[in-house]
Amino acid sequence: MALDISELQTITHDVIVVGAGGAGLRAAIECSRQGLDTGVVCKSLLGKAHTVMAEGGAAAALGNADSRDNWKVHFRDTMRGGKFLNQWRMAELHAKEAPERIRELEEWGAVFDRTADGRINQRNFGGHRFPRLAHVGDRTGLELIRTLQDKGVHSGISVHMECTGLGLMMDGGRVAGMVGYWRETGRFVVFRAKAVIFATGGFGKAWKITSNSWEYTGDGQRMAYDVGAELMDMEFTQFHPTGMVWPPSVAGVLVTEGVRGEGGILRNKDGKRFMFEYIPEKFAAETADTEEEALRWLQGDRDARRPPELLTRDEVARSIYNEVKMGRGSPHGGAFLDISHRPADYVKKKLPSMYHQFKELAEVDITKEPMEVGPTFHYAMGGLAVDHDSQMCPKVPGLFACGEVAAGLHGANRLGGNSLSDLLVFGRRAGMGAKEFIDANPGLPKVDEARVKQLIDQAKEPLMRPDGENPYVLHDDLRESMTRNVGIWRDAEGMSQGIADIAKFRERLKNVKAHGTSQYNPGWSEAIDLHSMFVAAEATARSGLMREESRGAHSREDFQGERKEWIKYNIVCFKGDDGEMVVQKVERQSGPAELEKIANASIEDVEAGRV
Ligand code: MEZ
Repeated sequence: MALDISELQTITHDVIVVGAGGAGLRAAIECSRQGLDTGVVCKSLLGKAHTVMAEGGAAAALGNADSRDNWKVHFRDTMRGGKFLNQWRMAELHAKEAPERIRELEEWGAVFDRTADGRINQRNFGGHRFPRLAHVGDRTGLELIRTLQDKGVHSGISVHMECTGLGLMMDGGRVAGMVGYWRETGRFVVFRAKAVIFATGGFGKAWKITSNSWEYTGDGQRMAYDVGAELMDMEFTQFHPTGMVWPPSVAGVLVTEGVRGEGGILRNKDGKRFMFEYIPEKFAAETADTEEEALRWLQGDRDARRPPELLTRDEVARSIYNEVKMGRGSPHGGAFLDISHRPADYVKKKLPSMYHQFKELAEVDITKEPMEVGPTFHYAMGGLAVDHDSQMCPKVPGLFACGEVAAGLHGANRLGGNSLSDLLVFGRRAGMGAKEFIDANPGLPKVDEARVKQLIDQAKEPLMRPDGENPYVLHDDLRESMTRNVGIWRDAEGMSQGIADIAKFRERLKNVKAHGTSQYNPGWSEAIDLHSMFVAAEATARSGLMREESRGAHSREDFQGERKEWIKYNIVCFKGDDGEMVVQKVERQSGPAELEKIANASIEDVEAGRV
């Protein structure tokens, strides 16, 4: 029977925010504050978001734990951590605005841990010069979500839960809304809006071992790409060094960097503290090379050099990987992370979730025994290219992106804790950007009926087929291929194989069957999500293949080390006229002189305010 569009449920808002993690909630609060009728669409239940996996804290130069900290030092750390591929303006805005966003969160009810004199406490994290992470034990992301959710529901936003986006509608070159389906009933819905904000997160589910949960399939990246948006920096995928490795059912679950921030030590199977062996030349001046010095630092001597466990995540993940490869790994293919030298009460107070997580899931008491940990796909530095101030996707007027789905702030590697401050700073900015856009374009765009039909027909295909392949098998094959071919270390042969695999998977997707009806049908949802995972995975492999160097989180066996010529480029992917993915190098603009000076200055000059 032909689809009658007039019979479809239609929901209209000034703006819809897709995704209800920290970025989506902060954007929605801002939209509502600006007087916009705001709808939040979330794939899962409100409050269930990858934001909670940023456990150890939110980075902001409050200067509470060390008064030498300021936005310039934070900016410099972020640029260096990102290996100078970050967008200058985004790194500047982030470092300048993060402290205000944290204080605002506190005003809204977030209960941060305190210093002895009652200020927001801050802890150490990899790549941050000073203790900078405002935290709530090891549940910071959860507290952030709780606070924003509370603020959001009292700001009059409408929440549409358990709804997955299928695709965007356009009207004369501007975005007109999104078509989706309710996961519970399988019914379709058209969201009409004057602006759309994507805060849909990352795509870790295309890899086997990941801290991401089932929602993170790259939906925003794919929907925006389909209507002409550019994906940028997709080769940079962050493997957090410490995920659980045992038991297999919980492999990949995050073990917060806060453990190392509180003094956790990494050892190999021979009990050797191996990170001292892996200090890269450029970090040598800042990193302790003896246990004694690392200990002095832990005891509060801020002029001692930092323990090498707090090198940036790319460095630590590669080091663990190498120990395993050399046969020095833990029994289940990782390393040992030990915090048992700290007093048990302290560990339970600062790391309560880790204590319970290991007790309940692995029967390990972390106050007495080491944890077994290994790298886990945690975060995508790449995503939608956006305007740096407003967060609008330049190629798709009216579409905004913030949080993990957006690219630019983190460059080649994100510093831990910068994600939470990112989503607060740029969630707010996306809300302001949407308001500005709507003020300039106040009419409600038209519904493109042909597009709605096309999206719904495509979504129904796996249900309508008489028979076909199981979507879960296809997903497993994708994860297998990405893990093998586009993992921590990559080379041309592997990435080419990954691209070839995806082409075959796309053919197989044409024959996938979801059994049963559209109601409560996870197999059907899986079949739909595969489209998005393929786009994200292909963009990662293609961008990785083009970037012939190793930089940050992109490590190539066949092109080791950074290459000077590559610092000049970001890589973007977009959909060509023939429907195939186009990959291009885009020359970077040099940063404003003042910012370049800060990023390149010595730490002494930045701390002393000489730049
Ligand atoms: O920003 C993050 O990813 C984070 C804070 C994670 C963690 O280890 O706690």
